[in-house]
Amino acid sequence: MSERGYHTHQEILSQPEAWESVNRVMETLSALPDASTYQQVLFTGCGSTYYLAVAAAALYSELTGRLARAFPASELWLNPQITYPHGAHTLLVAVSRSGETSETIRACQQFRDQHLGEVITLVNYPQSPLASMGDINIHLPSGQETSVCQTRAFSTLYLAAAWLAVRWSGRDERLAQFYALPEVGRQLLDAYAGLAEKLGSDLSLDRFYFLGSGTRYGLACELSLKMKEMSLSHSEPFHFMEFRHGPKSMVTPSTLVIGLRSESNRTYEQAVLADMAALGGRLLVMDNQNADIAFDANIEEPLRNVLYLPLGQLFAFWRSMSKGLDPDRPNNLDSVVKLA
Ligand code: F1P
Repeated sequence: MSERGYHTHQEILSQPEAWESVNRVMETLSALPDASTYQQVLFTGCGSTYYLAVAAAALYSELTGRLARAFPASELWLNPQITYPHGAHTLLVAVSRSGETSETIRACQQFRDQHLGEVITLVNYPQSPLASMGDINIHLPSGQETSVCQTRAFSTLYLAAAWLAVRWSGRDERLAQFYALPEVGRQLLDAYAGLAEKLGSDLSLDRFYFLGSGTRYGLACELSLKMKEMSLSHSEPFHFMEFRHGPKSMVTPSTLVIGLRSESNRTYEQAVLADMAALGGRLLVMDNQNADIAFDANIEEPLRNVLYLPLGQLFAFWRSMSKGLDPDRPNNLDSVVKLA
């Protein structure tokens, strides 16, 4: 039996290499459906991969200028009157680490049975049922992982979704920037792993709020879920400006507010963080410059979002370890939810 947390730690640290593999898979991808010919584009998943869908839909809209929505797969399956109003002709992107999640499989099966459009799947396990259900199936084995909480799997699937968004934007010249991500990821992990461990070891903190807006909100949701799953801590995500509208009442000196701060709205987002510090909250700011965790990446803002993930994951990992838990085997969780 491996030592406590071994797999999660290795999976977090190996993400830059996994991203290199994703780039090699995605660069070979041939023709895609023309997303502009559909009445709507939907992204879907469950749990972590639902939050990935939220982030991917926002990125698709920002890069293409066209609407996309994200739903949990259970909503596609059980509330199609909302997700496919009047049988809207839909391009569906279904994301799953395992390719075994019942809700995602049932949603895709129902979608195909009703001939609502085409399906693209993004899956880490090529032999899984979902991995062959799409009109296009994108397999990302470098994201496979032993531990239950998604880390490397999530970032490989997200990077692949970002490739798709750029391809659908028609701006293929921007794809080259993805090749810079692995090295920047390595540098970040080298530079800030100690900070993540130090913060994770500070058990005087008892609640966590992850703030992210625009294409970063889905990632704030995912990092908040990691903190819950790995360390059994109270954690919630919010859009930056929303945090003032009530939730800030929860801020205490034992609160850490983690800002996935953007360059484009830095002034407004920093003002929210400053307000929370004035209330006694503690801050951890991630951004490209002038931050506790600074990427210093020469990559356009919407294309470098994956960089917010590794240190946020590592922080949750070290808090779990500091609490004597095993992040490889989180409380109450299985790696896949299969319904009877
Ligand atoms: C989805 C998922 C995970 C969650 C847990 C149970 O799995 O809900 O997001 O963290 O591991 O399964 P998948 O469809 O992405 O394999």
